[in-house]
Amino acid sequence: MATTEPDRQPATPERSPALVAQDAILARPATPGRRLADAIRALAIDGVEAAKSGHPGMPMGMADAATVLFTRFLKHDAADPRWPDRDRFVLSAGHGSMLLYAWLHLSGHAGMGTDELRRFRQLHSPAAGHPELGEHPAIEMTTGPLGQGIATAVGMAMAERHLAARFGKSLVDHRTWVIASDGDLQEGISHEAASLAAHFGLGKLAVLWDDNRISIDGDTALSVSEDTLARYKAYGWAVRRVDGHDHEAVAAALTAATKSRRPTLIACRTIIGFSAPKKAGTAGSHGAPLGAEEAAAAKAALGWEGGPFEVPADIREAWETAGKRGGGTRRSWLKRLAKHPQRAEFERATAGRLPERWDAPLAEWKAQAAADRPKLATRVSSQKALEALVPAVPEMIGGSADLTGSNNTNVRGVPALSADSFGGRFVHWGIREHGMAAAMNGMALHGGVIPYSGTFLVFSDYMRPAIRLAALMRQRVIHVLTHDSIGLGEDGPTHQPVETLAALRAIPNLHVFRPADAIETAEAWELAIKRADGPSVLALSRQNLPALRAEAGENHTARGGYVLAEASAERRATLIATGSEVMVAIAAREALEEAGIPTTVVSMPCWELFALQDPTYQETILGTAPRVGIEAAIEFGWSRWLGPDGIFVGMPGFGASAPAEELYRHFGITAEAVVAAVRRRVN
Ligand SMILES: Cc1ncc(C[n+]2csc(CCOP(=O)(O)OP(=O)(O)O)c2C)c(N)n1
Ligand SMILES: [Mg+2]
Repeated sequence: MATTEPDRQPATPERSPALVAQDAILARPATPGRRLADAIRALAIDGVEAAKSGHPGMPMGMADAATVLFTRFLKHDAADPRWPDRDRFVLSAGHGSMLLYAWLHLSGHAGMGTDELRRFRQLHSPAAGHPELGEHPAIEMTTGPLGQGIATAVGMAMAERHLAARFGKSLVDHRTWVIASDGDLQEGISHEAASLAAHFGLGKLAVLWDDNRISIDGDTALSVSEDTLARYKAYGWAVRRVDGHDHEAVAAALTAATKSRRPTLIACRTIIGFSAPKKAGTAGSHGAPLGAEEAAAAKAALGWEGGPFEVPADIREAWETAGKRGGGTRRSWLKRLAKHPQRAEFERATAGRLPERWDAPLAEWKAQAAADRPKLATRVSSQKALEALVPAVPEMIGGSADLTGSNNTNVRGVPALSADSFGGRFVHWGIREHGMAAAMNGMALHGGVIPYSGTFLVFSDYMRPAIRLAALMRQRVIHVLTHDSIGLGEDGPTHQPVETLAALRAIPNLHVFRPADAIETAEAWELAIKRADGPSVLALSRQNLPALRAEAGENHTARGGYVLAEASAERRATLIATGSEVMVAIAAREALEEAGIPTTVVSMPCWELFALQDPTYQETILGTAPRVGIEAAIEFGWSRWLGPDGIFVGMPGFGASAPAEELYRHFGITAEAVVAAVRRRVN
């Protein structure tokens, strides 16, 4: 395949290699494809100029390759951007958002008119600074944190393969395309994701890498010296290099990608800020308006006429025709769906609706637990809940980052998903927490799958950026996070989370459950599965915990916090605890009651849900007596429930290596310590 190396052409002291290469490209007669790409460039320039901020360089550099993808390869229909069998397109380099908005505008998608482009980056504009899920139906995900897009796309491609195995190719047969930048490929998460993609043989995934050799600080050679294509090849990807401004070369590479059984990385050598006479090829075009003069000169260099946001009629028409390319394919698909024996199930799963009576087996388990009162670690209680849920909810796909036996996330008889057998429902993610969490987001975004997975709570820090995005994108993703405190014992402070719960509770729209026994764990699972508008985490114990609840009729966890044990007379103290420390509160209450201090125990498995209750409920639960918070974690955040006079019994800092019971004594998280604290306050 012909590849040009623009930067190897002669340059002079005044003209950089990139500018010389740019001159050569611009000297060629503009092909129809180039003119379509120029429309993206012109709109990107105009959008950024109007906003007086933004990133023109990437859209200008990648306009050619993107045009080839959008007009000749991407299976889509602007008339229905949510059509389930559409190809997924992820702009991993989210800073180049104007590329996406310009395409949506040009290809005739509703909701991205000239007015919206004029309001790029303004409040309530769908053309936000970075692409935001929900702002426009064709935006597949929120991007901006580099690396997340490509890793999320891996999960989308996995979901596609899984659903193809479940429903057949006549309903599910689409590709996942990604545009990624240098930054995307530098981020560690993309290394994990690339390794996963090859391992799972995701042949329908293709990444167009904007190989412009420029990032914010300047030349990427400042910080990178590996052979990226060799690295991807070693993962097991098909790799290609093309001149990203040569439409036919890009088309040939994309054709090859559609035939590959491996994921494909196409290095598109481009000139950032292409057409800008001074700033092209420099970091100066990355993230600031070109300025009126340079913007005008760039358009002149392209031979682009017309005012801001104006697009010549013939170009508009050609783009709109491209936007309808997939119309026929979509209509045939709809016909196939109408006749398909699994139609109802496909529609239910892709709409995110749960099967009828999905919670019946779980209710049975809860009733059994209420009767038997088993003493179980909550991670084991979680496994019991999964044994009820996984057979009843076929869209659940589990997994673990190499801690399957510790997280208890698999269910006997559920096969693993593999490159050869994508119908499996359990993913061995390997030790790739960040890649796992992002891919799970992609599965949820794809639809038709409810991903849940596991690792140790302390390692949620390795997944945090993806969890944050799940919360921002309101995706149903569930993380089982076991070994949730010093209760894990001898593995010591590296493995004992102390600040982790507070850090997770700080993420808006994330529900953090820390259940106290088997029934609360089942309740948490029920709520996490039901929750269609955001992620949940379950913080679970390694150590056995006694059964505290004797009835399972009402889901008390749904209120976030509730009275587990009421005081025998008017309350003189309220003990508020979560998870494994609720039993400490119960033991303390017994002693206090014996000592004549009527004491209430509040179990608070989910702060976020409690915060959503009406103030009267909250006041009734929290009461007016002195409050003591008990949690084997740091105090940060507890003042929210304890008020200014509250007492906290928990961790002063990091833990230590020792048997769990000894650690609880050592750090003073005991019933005796709670009793003493109450007595100091109450007597
Ligand atoms: C995780 C993360 N770190 C840092 C940034 C800030 N940032 C935005 S773009 C960018 C790098 C730009 O280089 P490149 O990815 O090559 O994009 P190009 O300039 O070529 O468009 C950085 C560091 C970010 N968006 N995400
Ligand atoms: Mg770059």
